[in-house]
Amino acid sequence: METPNLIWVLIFCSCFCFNLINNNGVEASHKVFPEFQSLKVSEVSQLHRTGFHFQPPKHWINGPMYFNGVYHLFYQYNPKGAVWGNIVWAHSVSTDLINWKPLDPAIYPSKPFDINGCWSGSATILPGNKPVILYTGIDTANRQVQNIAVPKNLSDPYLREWNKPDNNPLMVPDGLNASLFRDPTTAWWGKDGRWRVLVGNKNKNGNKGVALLYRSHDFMRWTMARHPLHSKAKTGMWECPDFYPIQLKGKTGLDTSVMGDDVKHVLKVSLDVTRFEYYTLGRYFPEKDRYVPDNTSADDSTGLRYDYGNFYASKTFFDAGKNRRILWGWSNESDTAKDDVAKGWAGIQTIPRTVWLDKDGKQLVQRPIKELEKLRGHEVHMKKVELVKGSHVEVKGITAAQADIDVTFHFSSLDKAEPFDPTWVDAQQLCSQKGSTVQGGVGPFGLLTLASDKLEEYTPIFFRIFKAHHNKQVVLMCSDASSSSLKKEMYKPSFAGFVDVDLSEGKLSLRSLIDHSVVESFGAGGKTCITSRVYPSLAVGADAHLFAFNNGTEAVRIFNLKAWSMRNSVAIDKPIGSSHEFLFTSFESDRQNSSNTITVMVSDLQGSFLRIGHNEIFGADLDSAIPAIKLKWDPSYNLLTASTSDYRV
Ligand SMILES: *[C@@H]1O[C@H](CO)[C@@H](O)[C@H](O)[C@H]1NC(C)=O
Ligand SMILES: *[C@@H]1O[C@H](CO)[C@@H](O)[C@H](O)[C@H]1NC(C)=O
Ligand SMILES: *[C@@H]1O[C@H](CO)[C@@H](O)[C@H](O)[C@H]1NC(C)=O
Ligand SMILES: *[C@@H]1O[C@H](CO)[C@@H](O)[C@H](O)[C@H]1NC(C)=O
Ligand SMILES: *[C@@H]1O[C@H](CO)[C@@H](O)[C@H](O)[C@H]1NC(C)=O
Ligand SMILES: *[C@H]1O[C@@H](CO)[C@H](O)[C@@H](O)[C@@H]1NC(C)=O
Repeated sequence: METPNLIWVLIFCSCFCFNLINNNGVEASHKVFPEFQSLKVSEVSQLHRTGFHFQPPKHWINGPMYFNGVYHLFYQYNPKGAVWGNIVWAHSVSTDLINWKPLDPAIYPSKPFDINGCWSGSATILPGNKPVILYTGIDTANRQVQNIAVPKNLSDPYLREWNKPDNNPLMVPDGLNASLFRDPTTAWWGKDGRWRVLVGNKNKNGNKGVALLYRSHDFMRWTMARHPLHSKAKTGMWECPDFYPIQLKGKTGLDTSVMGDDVKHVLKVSLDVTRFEYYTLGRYFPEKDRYVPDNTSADDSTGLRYDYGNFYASKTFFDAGKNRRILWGWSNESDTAKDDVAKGWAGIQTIPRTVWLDKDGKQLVQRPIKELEKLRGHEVHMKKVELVKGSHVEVKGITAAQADIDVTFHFSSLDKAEPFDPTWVDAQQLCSQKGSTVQGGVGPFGLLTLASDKLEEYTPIFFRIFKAHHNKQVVLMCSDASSSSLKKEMYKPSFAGFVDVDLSEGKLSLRSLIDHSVVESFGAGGKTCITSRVYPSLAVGADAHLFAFNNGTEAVRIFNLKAWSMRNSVAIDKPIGSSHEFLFTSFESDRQNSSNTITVMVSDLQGSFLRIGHNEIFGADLDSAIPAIKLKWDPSYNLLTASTSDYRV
């Protein structure tokens, strides 16, 4: 057998603007859009760039989907720079939702019905395993219209190319404001044989947010229903609506068309006015096509949020491969647009999260997908460490700027909890008054993430417990960016949410994912989640520290703490001239290991993993700002060798 001449190129920072790869003189197998090119790779700042988050240069999520063993992420992307504009549907694929392979944009302006922009939308898998996309196009008259796109070649495992049939647009804003008509949902199928989708809208009267309902027998001819599925006065434009069923019991996800007595429905909307989202749990009445929120869900901007931090334009999809519903959000930058242009990138996706209904039926619970744990490296443990008032204890031995922490705190009594004032309804305002340095009774206690040595900078994630009437407790969770950076002129909110949790065992858990400029936290097993974007100037790279702290009178113990250094996720290009059709690789490398041994994981199209370890260094590209990895496949030894000039953790 002849040895194929194979060179693979990997990019360590996950999924950077892929049309720039060619710019760097590196071979790639896709065509470029030269008119869309802006920055050179060497102009991209790495300082606050994330290591394991999916990080396109800009914008929000379009219908993620699972099809024939491959996850597809379509996202709103400006190929010309780190500001909003020129929006296309960029496209990446993955077998594990962590390591991504960038492809060419799937949908870009080309027809009268989308010539001025291809905005958000959703994917639906039709019977016969046929995926389709509905998306908002900006037409020649600058109207928002809804279009369909279908894959050109269903045998292409990546579904690279999409056709836009000539019967587009499918939905036009007749009788509606053509600037307030966008973001079609994944469709669901009713027993009457008709498909249904929602489109976000605002009604002139009463500033009412509206989820318009459309129905169709054939997915091509759509009629607007006389009533919206749901609407709510004084909430403003509803962007990116998401509507799906959820099981009353258990963590298993459901296909979007499932209905019945043992499910509830979730309706989430993104509020253009506040730039935050909220969701309600409720009941869907298919015969009337109406959705009625439960009386436990506030149906306005004070309602439940997936995430009380930088989190917007989220979408869920049903992962038919693993029977779970996965939630994904877009987390924008908190520094200035000027900084974004200087960095050369803006916007990340949060780590995909599994969502299910809490046992009490009143809220959702979220957990980072299990696959993330593949990136865990060196692990440290702490147990039964006492944190007296005013103390902080360092969690040593991991890369604190890129880490995963799972901790459970224990306290023996709630007697010292401060009284709760019932007028404190705004958690974020309460957190800005009662930050980590304001001493309390039970709490504040938690973690100081991305902290500098002398605590000039730190992002505290913490709990504070209050005593309300009738001996009830109120738990506040904060992710406070106000002390995160010495740099001024940026958005440093004291994000916070209340946690509806049972404290009878005297325990509270906290999981935080730290990745250079993002801290994603899951309180009380995922009941309250908060994502903060922060840009320390001292607490960067190896100078970042992690502490556990307590500033309350009641002593708190670290009952159990596990923390891991996290490896980078990687994007990989296809092997060139290969007879093997590999989908991806992921890398494992140990920062502590000075020999810079790299383990390569290769996944073939069937999703089976081939694990190869080797460290033969050859021809690393030292000049590249993004460290290039070169791999060589040697079929006679069944070996893949990898080399790199640099490894950033
Ligand atoms: C469709 O994709 C398959 C798999 O990549 C390929 O073999 C085939 O040639 C493609 N067909 C067309 C018409 O492009
Ligand atoms: C339509 O909506 C846009 C965006 O909110 C607004 O600026 C415009 O005035 C509206 N047009 C009409 C006719 O109401
Ligand atoms: C809320 O709805 C439930 C039934 O769904 C009912 O039992 C309860 O009384 C309602 N509560 C309020 C405050 O209306
Ligand atoms: C604890 O409170 C004291 C007094 O307000 C403050 O100086 C210190 O910074 C606080 N510790 C932490 C870790 O926030
Ligand atoms: C580095 O990794 C190699 C291969 O796994 C191993 O043999 C070696 O002992 C490691 N070195 C250190 C310092 O851990
Ligand atoms: C993210 O950026 C901050 C700082 O510029 C804004 O205040 C937020 O409104 C914005 N969030 C969204 C969802 O756009």
